[in-house]
Amino acid sequence: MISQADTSAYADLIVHSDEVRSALELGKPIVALESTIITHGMPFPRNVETARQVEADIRAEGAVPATIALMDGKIMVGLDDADLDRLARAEDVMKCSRADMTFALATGRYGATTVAATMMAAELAGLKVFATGGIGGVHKGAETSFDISADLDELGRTPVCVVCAGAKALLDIPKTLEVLETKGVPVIACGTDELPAFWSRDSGLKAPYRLDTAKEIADLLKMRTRFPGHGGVLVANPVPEGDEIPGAEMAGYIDTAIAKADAEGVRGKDVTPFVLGAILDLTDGRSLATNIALVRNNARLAARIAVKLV
Ligand code: PSU
Ligand code: MN
Repeated sequence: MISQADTSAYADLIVHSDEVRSALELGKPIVALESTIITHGMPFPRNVETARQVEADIRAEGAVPATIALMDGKIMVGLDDADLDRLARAEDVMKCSRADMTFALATGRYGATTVAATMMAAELAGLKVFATGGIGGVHKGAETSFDISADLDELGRTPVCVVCAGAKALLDIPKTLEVLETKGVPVIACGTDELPAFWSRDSGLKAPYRLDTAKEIADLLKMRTRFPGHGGVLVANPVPEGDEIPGAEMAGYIDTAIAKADAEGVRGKDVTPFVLGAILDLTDGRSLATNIALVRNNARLAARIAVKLV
């Protein structure tokens, strides 16, 4: 675990919002949020509206939101309205995973942080809980493409709890679970035996572990910190029932979207944003409503966990 003393070594690299700085000083619960979902995951202006709504959801649970992004060579921990607007309107924002973070910082480019880069930033800033939509994972066909998200490596090494709605069914979910197990990441489904699959509540796979309350999850996190070199914990929180798109229906859209990405030669870090955009078109915007509902649901759970941790 990083202590206050260690984090001061990064004081010149980190810019806190006023709200986050005062929360850190007062020891208040804080929830980190990623920014790739804003710049590469949702269309304007729903992305900015959702970012603000998610922050409000976290405050309503008694925690403080810290949206993370790279701007002007700094790691922004907490974005005020002007910064969020600047990021959302900027052209050519880099999608930054671990491999991209130092480039964006060294060149002063705008960088939106993925799950991996947000975990790195959260660790430096001393934050323990992070809410997102879905994590990256092992892509279908990874045995030939080698496309495995750096999110999985980061979960293996960085001590941050990531609350998500499971792995998107556009990934190879069984292989994703195998890699998480190899990297020593506890995967906990909240309130269900099934591993959720982002837009759908069920993936057809059993989750490795189940816990039902924020308190139980916070207790597990406390236990985890007793082990030196411990990495992250993944909490999978199913999308609320009324907002889900059933897996059988999603499967058709996902296959069509992946085929389109293949046909257009989309590769590497562009795959996830492209496929998400294609699915948005195929579902006539329904996937966006589901995406917003699950992110808000994850933010509320993450806030409740953060409250129980302090
Ligand atoms: N899921 C979404 N929207 C997103 C992402 C995932 O619904 O924008 C982003 C997250 O930031 C995640 C990243 O960390 O995609 C994974 O990208 P890659 O597979 O290139 O590592
Ligand atoms: Mn990838």
